[in-house]
Amino acid sequence: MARILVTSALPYINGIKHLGNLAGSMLPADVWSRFKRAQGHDVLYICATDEHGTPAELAAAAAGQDVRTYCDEQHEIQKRAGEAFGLSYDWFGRSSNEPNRRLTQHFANVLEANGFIEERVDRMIYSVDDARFLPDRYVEGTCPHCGHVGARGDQCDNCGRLLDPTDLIEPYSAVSGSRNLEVRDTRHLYLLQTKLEGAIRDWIGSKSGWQTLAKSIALKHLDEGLIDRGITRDLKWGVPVVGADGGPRPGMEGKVFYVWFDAPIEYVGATEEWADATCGDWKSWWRLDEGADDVRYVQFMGKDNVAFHTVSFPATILGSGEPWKTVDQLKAFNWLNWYGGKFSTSQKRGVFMDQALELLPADYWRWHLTAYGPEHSDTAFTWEQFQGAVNKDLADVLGNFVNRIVKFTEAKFDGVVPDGGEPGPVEAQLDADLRATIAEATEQFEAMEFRKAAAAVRAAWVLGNEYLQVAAPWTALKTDRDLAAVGVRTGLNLVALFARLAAPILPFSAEKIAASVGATDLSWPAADEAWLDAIPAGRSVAHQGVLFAKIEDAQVAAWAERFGGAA
Ligand code: B3M
Ligand code: ZN
Repeated sequence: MARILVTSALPYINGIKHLGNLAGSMLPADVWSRFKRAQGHDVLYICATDEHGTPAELAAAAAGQDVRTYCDEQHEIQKRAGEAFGLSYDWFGRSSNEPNRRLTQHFANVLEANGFIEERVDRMIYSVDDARFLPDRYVEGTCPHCGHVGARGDQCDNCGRLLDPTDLIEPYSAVSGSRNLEVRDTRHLYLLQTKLEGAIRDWIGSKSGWQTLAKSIALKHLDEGLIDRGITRDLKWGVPVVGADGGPRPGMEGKVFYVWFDAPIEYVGATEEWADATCGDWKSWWRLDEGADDVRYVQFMGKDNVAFHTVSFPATILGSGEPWKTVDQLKAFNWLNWYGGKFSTSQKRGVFMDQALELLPADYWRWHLTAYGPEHSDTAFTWEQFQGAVNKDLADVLGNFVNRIVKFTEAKFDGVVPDGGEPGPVEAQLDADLRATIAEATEQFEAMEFRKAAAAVRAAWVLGNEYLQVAAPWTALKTDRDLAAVGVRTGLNLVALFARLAAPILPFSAEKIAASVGATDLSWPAADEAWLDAIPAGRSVAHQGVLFAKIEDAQVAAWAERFGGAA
């Protein structure tokens, strides 16, 4: 039994996440955690809401709430949505909680003691009426290049030129509209990543388990050259900057750490939250000097987060000089697009987690997003493909198999697994084919190749359907009851097996499927098991209602209308 630590990128707090966020981090992390638990391993899957930063402050202001209240509410909403999707985190924490504050301040202090942090003075736009410094994109004004009114301080949307907010003509605050702006000096802490470049490169070189996409993004980032990075902001909401003694730090009053500095530290912080709540031992998962050397640590994330996890966060960890566990395997995903374009939280384009579950049960989405997810390239979500996946794979292949054999048992064998007869060459062939298919599924899950793993699981279900066609117990029953009994018994054993194979991806349905043959075992099948002989004759079976309802064309049309489909 191995100890496996799994984290998925922490969803940002400003509103419920869309299917693209789910497909590229939390869902695969959950599927893989379930797979590993089903093999009997000791898995700790940690996630949390990422709560600091300007977007949280602005979203709270837009909602008319103070930011703490806003985050309290949104955290609960995201937690519930995740649970409703079957996300089996062992802990869903909050980056605004105490452990993260303490750890973030700790890391900054040791980095500084090690000579990797320096104070520098920046010149930034200060809004007198808002009583705050404004980040670049919250200063707007007229573009000096093209005259566009309403250009953002970082870039002009009209001519595309990159801007410095001090370039803008007649600048105003995007927060309040006030034009009462000044350029003021402000001190900030800089993490001297340039000094850590060699250490980061060596560390990346030592990692053999990263998937290609992750490694290439990391190296590209390094090759472009690291810059020293400001890790503090003039904001109220965040982890306060303090002195080495934990007290106020002169010149840094009212400043907090940049959200990307504290967010990855919350992986550790959330583990500490979990330990506090469960009498667990977080250090044995994170500290190499406290037993974490035998932990395998796996991270899941979208490709836009890779540089932060392979360069910035490692700079924090390596620069601390302390024996922290670092990521062994990093699985990155591409984008899930919405038809030709992007999902967008701000523009409410696409389907969000709460809406998805109003339409259909979680397993329908889990299947589609795993079996046809944005794994090796950007992938467009379309209603038509979703419909195809649900109707063909789930309803026709899996659901139909289970219903057919269980209902037939109810109709012709009093709902009891029949005895009599001996398996013959057809069953032997089935067994051999299944062994190959399950070995393939196991191998692909192990390699975190989710599409291929799902395809292998589906291939096993197809073998079951093909077997029933050949064994045809309904025909055999007319002439040879024992022969029919073998077909039915084998079919019912397949039901139990298919539930186990489905469980990592389809946790809700797997329970129902297993229950239909009186089974509860959802462990991952081991190579040496006698799968076709697991359910004893005499056991009662009972059909559990429709497993997967087909998606009708009319539903697709209505959803396309409601959520926007092809442009
Ligand atoms: N919150 C991702 C995002 O919101 C960011 C991930 C943090 S992982 C430490 O796009
Ligand atoms: Zn312009």
